[in-house]
Amino acid sequence: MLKISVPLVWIKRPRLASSGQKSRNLNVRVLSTFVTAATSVDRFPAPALPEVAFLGRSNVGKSSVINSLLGTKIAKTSSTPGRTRSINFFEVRWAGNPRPELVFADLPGYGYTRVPREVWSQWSDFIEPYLRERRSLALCLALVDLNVPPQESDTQLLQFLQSAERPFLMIGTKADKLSGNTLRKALDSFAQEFPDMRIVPYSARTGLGRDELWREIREAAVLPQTGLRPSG
Ligand SMILES: Nc1nc2c(ncn2[C@@H]2O[C@H](COP(=O)(O)OP(=O)(O)O)[C@@H](O)[C@H]2O)c(=O)[nH]1
Ligand SMILES: [Mg+2]
Repeated sequence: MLKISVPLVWIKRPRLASSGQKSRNLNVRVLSTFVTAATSVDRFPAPALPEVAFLGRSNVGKSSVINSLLGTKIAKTSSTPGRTRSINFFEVRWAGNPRPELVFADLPGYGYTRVPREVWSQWSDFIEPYLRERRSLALCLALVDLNVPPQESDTQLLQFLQSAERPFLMIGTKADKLSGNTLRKALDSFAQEFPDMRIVPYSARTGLGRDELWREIREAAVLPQTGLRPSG
C-alpha cells in the first residue's frame, strides 16, 4: 500500500486571539441549524463562512462525530451503511450570538461496495468538485475507524486531499470500543500506515477527543480562542 507523508504544517496556525484571558474558559452553548442537503454543485449554499468537512467510509461515524461536537442529534446516524447520499450542511453558532460562525458539512461515505457505480458518479459529479473548489473549506476531517485496519480507500482519500492541497486531520473513531492496550496498537498501526500524520482518537460515546477537536476546528477556521464548546 502506498505510504503518504504529510508535512506537519497542514493545519493552519491560529491567529492570535484578541479576546484575552478572561474569555478563555468560557463554556458557551453551541447551537446548530440544518441548512440544506445538496446533491449537485448548484445546490451548495453560498460559501460565506469557514467550513469543516467530515469525510470517511460509510459507517465510520461521521454523523456521530458531528452530533457529539454539537451536543445534539442533528445529523442522522444509521447502522445501515451508505445512507447519506447528499452533502448535508449545518450552520453552527454560539448561544447569545445571532450570527453563525461556521458550517459543518456531512459528506456521503465512500467504500460502500454494493453501489459502486452510484457512489462513483456522485464522487465525480459533486463531491470531488466540492473538495477541489469550495472556497470556504477550512478543514477536512478524515475519519478512520480504529477498530478496522487501515483501508485502501482511506489512503486514496488522504492522497486526494493532499493533491488538492486541503488542510486535513485524521480522526480515529469509536475509540471507546478498544481498551488501553488495543487502542495503542490501533493507533500504532495507523501511524505506520500514514507516517507523519496526526490522528486524534475520538469517541462519540464518551466524548474522548471532543475538546481537542474543537480546538483544531477553531484554529483552522481562525475563530477566536475562547474555549467555546458545547455545554449540553
Ligand atoms: N461504540 C461507538 N459506536 C459509534 C461511535 N460513533 C458511531 N458509532 C456507531 O457507528 C454506526 C455508524 O455511525 P454514523 O455516525 O451513522 O456513521 P456515518 O455513516 O459515517 O455517518 C452507528 O451505529 C453508530 O451508533 C462511537 O464513538 N462509539
Ligand atoms: Mg452519516
